[in-house]
Amino acid sequence: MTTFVPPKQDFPLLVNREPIVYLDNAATTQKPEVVINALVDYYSQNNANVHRGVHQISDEATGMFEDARKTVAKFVNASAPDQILFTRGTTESLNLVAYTYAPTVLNDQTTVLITEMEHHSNFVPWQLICECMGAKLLAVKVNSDGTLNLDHFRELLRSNQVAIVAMTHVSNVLGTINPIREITDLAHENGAIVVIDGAQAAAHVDLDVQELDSDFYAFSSHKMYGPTGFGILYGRAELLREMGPWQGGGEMIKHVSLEKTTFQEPPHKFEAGTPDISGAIGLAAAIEYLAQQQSCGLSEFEEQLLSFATDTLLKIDGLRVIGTAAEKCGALSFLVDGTHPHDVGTLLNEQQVAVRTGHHCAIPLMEALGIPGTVRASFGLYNSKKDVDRLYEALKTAIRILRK
Ligand code: C6P
Repeated sequence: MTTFVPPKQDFPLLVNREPIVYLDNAATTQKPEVVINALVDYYSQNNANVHRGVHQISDEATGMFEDARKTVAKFVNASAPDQILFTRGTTESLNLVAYTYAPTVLNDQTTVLITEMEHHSNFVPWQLICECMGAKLLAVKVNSDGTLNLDHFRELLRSNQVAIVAMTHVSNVLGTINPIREITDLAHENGAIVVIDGAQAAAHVDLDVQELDSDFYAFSSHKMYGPTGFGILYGRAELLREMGPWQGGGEMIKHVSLEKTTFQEPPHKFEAGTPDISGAIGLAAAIEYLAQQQSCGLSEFEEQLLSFATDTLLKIDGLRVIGTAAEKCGALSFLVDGTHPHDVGTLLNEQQVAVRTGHHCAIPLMEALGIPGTVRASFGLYNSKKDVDRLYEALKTAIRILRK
């Protein structure tokens, strides 16, 4: 049994808004005081543009910004910081790959493989680029327990010329942790590169892009206790070197003339314009905070909490958990007989329990499972068994009202 104690007191919003129980962490997490302070300190002490000025404050800001890149590189075990690209979030990271790398390998003979459990962010960009390049887009089926159908994956790999496999590490609806290394090995054996959407993994799973043999790995700062509007794309060094730029503008160029512009090396080739400097600094503070919690037994605690929450909710008559894979983290989706997810969510809110309801930006998954949506409770490092008990009691009250 882990001795981890959820540090709710580190999160001003949770203290200020008591007695709200916040169970919408897959949408966004709350921010610890150390992250809020890092932003305030940066703007109070070090704010200047980066990579441009000869003056001292710009030098300091540049140092902090590039140190943040090193912190992220260490967090995902990248072999060098220049494999870490700063973006606005997972969505932008995935679009960057779709619009810069994908056109070099997509044509009317090639295929992009996604899965039925993708968030729209890892679905729509591939649909758009496939339409544009005349390439095929196919989706791997999801089994009824919320695992991926690996036989279907193998069959699609065998019978198509797959150039790109784009897949989520952890489902934002089902909580399923996909076997990314096994999938990546199969994809590589078939000559495809792999793009991983790590939006729901970064706060819960130990990330090691070398161990996963990742080509591209995307995630968002705001889902791992960092600021909103900031994200990461890890890329394999050779791929980043070969790829053309993403957007054009200041800072990403070596030289500009009317005839031709030449570009910086990665990562700067992909970072046009003034970046979100405070976002990088805030994320670095969040990573350090998260690492500290992980060293106190967070992962084991989160696993136990999810399993406790599942067992507790299953005591409710007519409640069905959506997504029962053995390997899960973060999210617990469910439906209750005779109730609509939206009504359940509304009545939970009236009892100060915050969850998300609906399709969770995964309409193709809802259609594949034949459900209108789910109620989703998703957990963060500050949630405790007490929060699960509050959810359980509030849920019983909601169901009593709705079944009257
Ligand atoms: N999912 C949820 O409530 P951005 O918005 O770019 O930070 O992340 C997009 C995204 C991509 N992939 C997955 C698996 C995700 O879960 C998300 C965001 C939130 O489930 C908001 S829709």
